[in-house]
Amino acid sequence: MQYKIVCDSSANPGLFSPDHTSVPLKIIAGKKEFVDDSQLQLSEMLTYLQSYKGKSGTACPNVADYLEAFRGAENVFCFTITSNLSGSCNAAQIAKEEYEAANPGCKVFVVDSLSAGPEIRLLMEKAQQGLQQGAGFHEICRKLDTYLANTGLMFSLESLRNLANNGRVSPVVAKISGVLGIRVVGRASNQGTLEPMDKCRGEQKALQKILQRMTEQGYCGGKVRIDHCCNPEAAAKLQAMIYAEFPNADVQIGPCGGLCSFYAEQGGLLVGYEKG
Ligand code: X90
Repeated sequence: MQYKIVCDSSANPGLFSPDHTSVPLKIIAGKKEFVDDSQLQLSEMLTYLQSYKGKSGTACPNVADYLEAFRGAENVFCFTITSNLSGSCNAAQIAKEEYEAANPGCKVFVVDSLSAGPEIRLLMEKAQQGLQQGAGFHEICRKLDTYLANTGLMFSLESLRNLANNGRVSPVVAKISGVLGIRVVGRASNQGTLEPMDKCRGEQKALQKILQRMTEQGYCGGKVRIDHCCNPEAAAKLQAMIYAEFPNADVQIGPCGGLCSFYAEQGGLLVGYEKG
């Protein structure tokens, strides 16, 4: 294969149909380790975590994992979770240097998504589209840079406990959640960090807020990818609300994988969208 689309498992690539290689992160709870690949039994992991009272965390892929994923490709588009919250992008960058040095003529483009989940899949779709249109490597890289500036990620979270326990949001931010029925709606900031924007009471309000904030950011009927953690009902409601306002939108729903489920927690929604 000449071209490869590689992502880390934070992209929730489970339902992404075009050819891709996903490099798994790991979820670690005491002695138990869950590898976030297609073999992961998600409900088993969530049940285990619910009853597990010790410390739990995650680990990003290492350089060798990325080298293995690149193997055999002449040109690679590699998409990672935000470098501000994970070492995944750094590992991919080092793997790129090594791969290009060991395979003269081969090229790897690492995209720091500054985001997670469904926004990464929008980028992967863009790369795939470029390949289908026969665009060259550098042209697709340019298109991806432009596209990244024109996509966004919103989230709605019922709990920020795992994010706070692992130092991915400040304890102050975590305090606003954790109250029963309150959801924190926010976005991925330009720096690739969690930016809480609204405290919403009840799911309906949270969904309205997501759509309102998306529209403020420039959403006007393009692609939306909604990933949910055990909450297909909310995802379907949001999809219907978007279609009601933008009948020609392209809205697809998918489940979170292991990594995003761990951090977004039960009920959480991640929404990737196009800004223009
Ligand atoms: O390297 C590792 O161990 C992975 C650490 C990942 C930490 C953050 C995961 C976030 C998952 C939560 C809501 C939306 C996040 C917005 C990103 C800027 C999803």
